[in-house]
Amino acid sequence: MDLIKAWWKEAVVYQIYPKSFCDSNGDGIGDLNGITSKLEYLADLGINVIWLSPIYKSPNVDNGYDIADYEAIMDSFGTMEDFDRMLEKAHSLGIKIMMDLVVNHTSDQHRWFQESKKGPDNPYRDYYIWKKPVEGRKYPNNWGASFGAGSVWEWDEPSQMYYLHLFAKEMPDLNWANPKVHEEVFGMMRRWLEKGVDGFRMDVINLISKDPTFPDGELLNHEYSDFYPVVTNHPEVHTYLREMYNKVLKDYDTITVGECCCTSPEVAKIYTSETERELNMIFQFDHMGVDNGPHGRWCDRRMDLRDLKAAMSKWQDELYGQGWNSLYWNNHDQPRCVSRFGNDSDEYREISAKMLGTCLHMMQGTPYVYQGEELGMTNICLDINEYEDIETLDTYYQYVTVEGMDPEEMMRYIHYKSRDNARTGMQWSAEKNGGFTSGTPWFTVNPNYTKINAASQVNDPNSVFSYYKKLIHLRKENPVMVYGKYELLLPEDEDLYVYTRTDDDTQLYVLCNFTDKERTLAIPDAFRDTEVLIANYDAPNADGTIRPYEAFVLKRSL
Ligand code: TEU
Ligand code: CA
Repeated sequence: MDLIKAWWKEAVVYQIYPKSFCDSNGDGIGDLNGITSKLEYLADLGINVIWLSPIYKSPNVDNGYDIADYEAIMDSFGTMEDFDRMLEKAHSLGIKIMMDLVVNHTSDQHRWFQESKKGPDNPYRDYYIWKKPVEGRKYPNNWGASFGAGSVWEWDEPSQMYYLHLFAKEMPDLNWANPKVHEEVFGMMRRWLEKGVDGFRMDVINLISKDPTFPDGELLNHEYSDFYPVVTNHPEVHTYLREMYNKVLKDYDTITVGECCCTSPEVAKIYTSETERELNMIFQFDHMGVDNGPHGRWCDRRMDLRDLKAAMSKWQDELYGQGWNSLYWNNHDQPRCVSRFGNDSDEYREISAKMLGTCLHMMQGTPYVYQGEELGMTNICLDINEYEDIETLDTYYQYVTVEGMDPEEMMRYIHYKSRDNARTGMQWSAEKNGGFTSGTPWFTVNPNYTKINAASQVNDPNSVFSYYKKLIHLRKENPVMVYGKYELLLPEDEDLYVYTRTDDDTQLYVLCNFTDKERTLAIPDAFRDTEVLIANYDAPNADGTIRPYEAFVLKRSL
């Protein structure tokens, strides 16, 4: 099958979480000038696009995902002039900038909400979702808010009504049933595109349309349900996204990715169809759920590799020629992949980080690298009072304080899964605070910066950084990595992830050992003595012995 070629299919995206990336002025908080100072580093790595987590004005209840002004820069991150300089320099280095578009909700400090709150007659009232109390019920429905404790409905005393917030109460949901909201959002997007930004990562975009009957969900505990299955992918989302495409995006050459939890490949095909354009790709979550447990993601169980292979392969197979995948192990909401799916011990950290990179980058889709992943950065272990993330703190409160879970049990889950694992300061060097800041960092820098840092890796040909650089480079020279068809081999093997990629003239054989065990598996005859595209040990053993966390890719012409 001949797939349609596109630059965003061939690109590699690097995600920056600005608060934790690089502090230029010693106030302990990462900022835009810090990013600008590291663009050469990113150009050297070879990435094509930066996904910039929110940099807009925000009271920081959720580190910028609560936006008070979509068209102003957060004070602690710098000024609009700083932004323009960053954008210009990025472009001059051939790097595009993809902005975070958070339009399911705003901050309660946003001017629209400040107006909306003034009462039912205010012209902005219907920018948000307000409901009168329902006779005989505590809340208008039973949805529990995403961050830990309580209902999604917040009481407003003056107007005797509730407003909806799927996330924190300081993050009221916008009302997409109101066409004025569309015009506001589209105008704002257009102004950013006119400034020269190159696309949008759309936060929880499949939640923006709510079923107007606000149906109850299935109860998780005696009071609240999980709203996700009820709210995600309401059919109107597609109408809204097509409208967004036709009124804004089609006039620009953009990259777009929608964050779409609880979405099947069936629905993803609609979002990412090449004929009726909505989005270029989505972030699906199936592989992020392979190590869930009875408390959802709050669990410290290691995944079963067969589940991971099944989750990844389902998407590889079903979107082939029908839509487009994004590929990620990490982002600002997930623990560090080397600690989660690899092995962060001194012995195996580097080799397993390279293995994970190989496994992901050889698949079909646009790969995303999250800051520090290219160095093999790891999880951290803190006391509960040292965490900053609202989700971690609220969930601890809910499970331990309200529901009585053993605190030690909850801390095990937090150490394994907290979003703060991804939010420690970027480890630039062996200097104080890993070179992230010369001041007092807003959040812990992982003390292992003395041995894991960029300065020691950029010029070391055997580093995780150099390996990622090679993976990114290989993509440019091997179209089969981008467009080839994927086929999973040995689906039931518990240790090895083996697959091929095939196009008209080339085939790749990808083998990854996800364990510290030695195994044997003969190299298929067709790949004997063929080119080794990349390998995390010297070269594959001729006798078929596979070493701990070994990964290699063989290439042959057809
Ligand atoms: O995340 C939405 C989302 O799916 C998360 O709440 C997720 O359930 C949780 O982090 C566990 O994985 C987006 C942003 O990526 C996140 O940082 C924001 O907090 C959230 O939306 C609200 O804007
Ligand atoms: Ca700063």
